[in-house]
Parts: sequence; structure tokens; C-alpha cells
Amino acid sequence: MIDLFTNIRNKIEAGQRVDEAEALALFESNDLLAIGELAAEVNRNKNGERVYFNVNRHINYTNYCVNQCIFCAFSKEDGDDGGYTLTLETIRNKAKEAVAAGATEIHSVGGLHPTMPFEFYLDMLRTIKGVSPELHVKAFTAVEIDYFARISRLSIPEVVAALKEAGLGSMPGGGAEILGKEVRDKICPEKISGERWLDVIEQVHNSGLRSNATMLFGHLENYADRVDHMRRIRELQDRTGGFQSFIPLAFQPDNTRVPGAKGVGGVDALKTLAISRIYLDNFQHVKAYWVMLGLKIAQTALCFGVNDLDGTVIEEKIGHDAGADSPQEIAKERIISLIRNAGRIPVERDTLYNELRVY
Ligand code: V47
Ligand code: SF4
Repeated sequence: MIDLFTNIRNKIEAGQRVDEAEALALFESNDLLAIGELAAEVNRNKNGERVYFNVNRHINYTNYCVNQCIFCAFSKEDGDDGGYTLTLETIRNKAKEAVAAGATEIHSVGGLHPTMPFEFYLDMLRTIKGVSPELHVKAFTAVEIDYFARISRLSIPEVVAALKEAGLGSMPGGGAEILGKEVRDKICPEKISGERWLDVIEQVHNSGLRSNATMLFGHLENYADRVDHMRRIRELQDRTGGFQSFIPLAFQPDNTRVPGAKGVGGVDALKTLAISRIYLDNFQHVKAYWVMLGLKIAQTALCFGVNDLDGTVIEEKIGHDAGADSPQEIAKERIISLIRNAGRIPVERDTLYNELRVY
């Protein structure tokens, strides 16, 4: 019998797809270095030695949320200490700070606010674009788009058209969590279903906007749930081609209600990133989001198939409310040296992966 790795290598070289049983076998293997080597080769063929990052800033406009996902330490209910909603003036000032710091992107997501009207989100986009029309606003998850459709009584294409008109440039990949029903019912029972998440994203892609896709791992799911999640995402990408990068998000357990929650270990993180690179042949980019992984694992991931380190971030809240021990922001120079010290070429990109500068 040919061994798993030879078989997968032969398939990749022949331009064939790795199937779900093989992806699962990789998860069950303890040979992290062999998995990493395969992933690194897949990435080298797609992206050479270049590693992307951007200069961005997060703006989380509100942490009030009508959902209560048990893995989320960020959301607050009415009357909780620490609940906030930013004013347009504060949002404008944060966007100004971002421009002064050389940012090309605002990454903006928030809770599902119980009373704020859809107009607020349109005003927010106009406010940010008013600071600088060149700023790319990557905002809102499929969960929020579905919520906006419900509160405004508009269809998804109508919501997306209004957001685009107000300045939305693309969407991040949040809200996917684990798409399969069994796990989703346990970790985020009020959230839209996995099928609805895919349906909304398909409509978003069909309306001409690109997005990312995430996978929250290291909570109650097993390896088969991760493979099933990636299969659904790969199938949607076959239909639309609208995903830019895949981002496995390592679960941060502090202040959450996930029973028996522990952090994600380095081996599991690297294995998951590497397998996603091997399996998701129709994705150009796999991103190591250093906020959740920590800078050391994110840098090491560059040897395990990853070709993107996200950005400078500034004022990250979702991971840090849940105990992430990474910094809340890092300087561009720090990202550049992390990439250089991994023997790779740092490339500053914009949100749509146009290359801005090679370092
Ligand atoms: O959907 C919530 C996750 C996501 C926790 O597309 C948690 O470029 C870990 O999607 N531990 C939002 N993760 C963040 C997100 C994202 C981040 C960076 C870049 C991009 C991109 C997207 O954060 C949520 C959820 O999956 N999350 N709580 C937690 N305790
Ligand atoms: Fe709300 Fe999003 Fe947190 Fe779920 S993950 S509780 S939808 S903010």
C-alpha cells in the first residue's frame, strides 16, 4: 500500500484534488513535519516566496448583540457592564487615526445591535469614506448581512447594493464558525445556520463583492467537523470564486461559556493551517491571524503553507476579550521582520491583494 503522504503528493502533482477522507487522515496523523512540508510545497507553487500583510485598523462599532454565542467573550446584553456603541464622531476619529498611521483598510464588525437601524451602518460607511475615499472598508459578516435584511425588510441583494453604494469594499470571513449543524447548535444556537451563511455569501459574491472565509477551531468540534466545514467552503468557492483567503481562527477560551474549554496548542494550530492549505486548492491565500495564534506560531506558520499574516490590526477586541495574549496591535516594521526572519519576501498588499510595496 502506498503511504498516505506519497499518495497525496502524487495526487497534487497530477493536479488532482485531495478528498475528505485524505484530509481527515492528515488530521489523524501525528507527522506534523510531513504535513507541513506538503503544505509548504503547495503554497510555494501558488505564491512563491512572497508573504502578504496589510496596514489596517479594526473598528468594532458595538458589542451589544442579540445573539449569545457561547464562545464569544465580546458580546454584551443590555444592562451588562462594558457594553458600548461608538458614535459616528468616534468612528470618524478612529478612521482619521488609521489614515495618519498609513492604513489602507478599515476592518469593521460588531454585534447584532437590538435597536440600531440599518441607516446607522450606511452612515458609518459614509463617515469612514468621508475621511478618505481611498480607504477600503472591509466590513460586516454574513450574519450581520442577514440581520440587516431582517431589520430593513430588504432582500440580501438590496442590502448589499445599499452598503456598496455607501462605500463597502469587501467583507471579512467571520460568522462561519463551524458550519455543520450538530456543533453549531451547541456553540451558537441563535446564529444563522451554516446553510444560510453559505447562501448569504453566495449572494454577496454574486453581487460582485469579495469576502474571506474563517473556521473557528479548538472548541467542541472534532476533526471530521473541520473537514466537513472546509468541504462546504471549497464547494462554494468552486461556484463563485469570490473568496480571497481562508483563515482558521484559534479559539480563545477565557471569559467564554464553552464547557471544558482549553486553548489551542501549537501543533494543532500548525496542522490545521497546513491541512487547509493542502485541501483548499481553489483558495489563493491562507492567512495566519496572529491575534489568535500569537506572533510566534503565526511566524512559524509561514513554514507550514501560510502566505498571509493579516495586518497591523490596532485595537483588536474580539480575541482579547477572550484572553488572547498577543499584542493589540503591531507595527508594520515588526510584521516585515517576522516575514524576513522566516526567509521570505514581505509584500504589503491592499485588501484585494494588489501589491503595494515589496520590502
Ligand atoms: O466570527 C469570536 C471569532 C470572528 C472568539 O476576514 C473568536 O480578514 C477566537 O472573522 N476565540 C470574527 N475567535 C473575526 C474574524 C476575522 C478576524 C480577522 C480577519 C478576518 C478577515 C476575519 O471571531 C467571529 C468568531 O469566529 N471569535 N470569539 C474566541 N473566543
Ligand atoms: Fe454576537 Fe458575533 Fe459574539 Fe455571536 S460571535 S455573540 S453573533 S458578536
